[in-house]
Amino acid sequence: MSEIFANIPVIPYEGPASKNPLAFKYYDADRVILGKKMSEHLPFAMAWWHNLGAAGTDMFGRDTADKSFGASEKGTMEHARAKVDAGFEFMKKVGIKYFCFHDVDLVPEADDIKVTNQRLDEISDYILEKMQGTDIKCLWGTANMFGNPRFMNGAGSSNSADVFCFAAAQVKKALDITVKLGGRGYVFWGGREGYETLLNTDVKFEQENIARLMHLAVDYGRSIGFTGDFYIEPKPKEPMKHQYDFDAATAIGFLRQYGLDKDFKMNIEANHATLAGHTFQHDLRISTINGMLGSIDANQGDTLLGWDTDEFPWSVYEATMCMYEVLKNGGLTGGFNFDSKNRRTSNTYEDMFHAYILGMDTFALGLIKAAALIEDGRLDQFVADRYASYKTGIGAKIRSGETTLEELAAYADQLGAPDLPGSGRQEYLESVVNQVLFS
Ligand code: XUL
Ligand code: CO
Repeated sequence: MSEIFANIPVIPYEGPASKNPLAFKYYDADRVILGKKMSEHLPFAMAWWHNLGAAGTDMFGRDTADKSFGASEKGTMEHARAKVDAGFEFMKKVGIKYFCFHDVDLVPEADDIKVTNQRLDEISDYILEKMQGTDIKCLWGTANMFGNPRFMNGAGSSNSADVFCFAAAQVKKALDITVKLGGRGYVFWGGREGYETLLNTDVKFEQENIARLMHLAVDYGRSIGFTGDFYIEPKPKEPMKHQYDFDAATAIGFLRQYGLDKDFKMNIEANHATLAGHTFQHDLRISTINGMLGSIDANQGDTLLGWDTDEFPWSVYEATMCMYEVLKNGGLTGGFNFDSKNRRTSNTYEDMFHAYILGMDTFALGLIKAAALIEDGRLDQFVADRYASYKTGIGAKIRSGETTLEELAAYADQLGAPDLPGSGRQEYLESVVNQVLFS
């Protein structure tokens, strides 16, 4: 079979001094950081939908990129197979070991779900064939339960029981394909699980039904041998005005309320966290402290725009603070999925490679710098010292639960007025981060 990206070589690591646009400057797969290879710290994944599907169409204009990959007509099984060929050539050339997919990224959706499912069987056989002799696997799969008009009122949250059944059918098949392709996880991103107005919405009823669909998915997944994690991917808005999985804290509360917290973890997407008014690091921290960080959708938003721009991550600050959380978490059971797309004006095959080189180098730098911050130790030491008043005396009694409100009130009485609690030293700590980043 002829090469699709014929003028693009396997991307080498050339180091920070290189000016070769088709080389990594920081991502050196075999370099060991804190006792583990970079490639193990950073299980990167290609998002099928953006990399092989998104061709630049926006609200105001048509495709600018050619993603037919040599197929004579888009939206055909010939095109689906061409995408597989392109995807595998791409992953091998950038050195990525995982991919993520929605069911309808893999094949064109037919009117009859039975036909779509036959197509999924056929394409997953072809993907399996392509996987042979490589170490490329699925990171996670998911069902697109938001594109088809039948999901206009949601999937699990739909007012229509028939639509709920269609959602169930898609989840079942997407789980089958995920397991077949060796997937480490299965994602529920809210899609249209949310609402536009409370005037027509029974929120409690809808949330109970979403939980029901998730329980059914867990039961089925376990019955076919899926041992990985299920993930919720929080997002506060878009497409719905109110998305139920607003952020990590909301999603974790939901999972606990409905008894799903043993099977589910979070898939945190940077641009979704910032849409929720948080930093990326905030939603990661909320997940890690609850033992719920599973996987990451690596991208970034634009502070000037209020929507999900899905840009390739290039902020080394964000990537560093992300990797700081990931290292403290002892890594991920999932990976780093580039849920990112080229800008509409970056419309050549070469741009696809530049984008992944940028994303992978940004996270490699983030890893190097996060490890340096941890080894430097000043941040950790400062935080430990900041809470030192709880190590002994009354503070230790509060922590161990060996006190009463009366005892604390009596203690406060003899203090008169307490000292101020000590400077937070934010500017000093920010300068420590800069020093570690730029030295
Ligand atoms: C949408 C989004 C999705 C999920 C998978 O904002 O991030 O692509 O990652 O459904
Ligand atoms: Co995502």
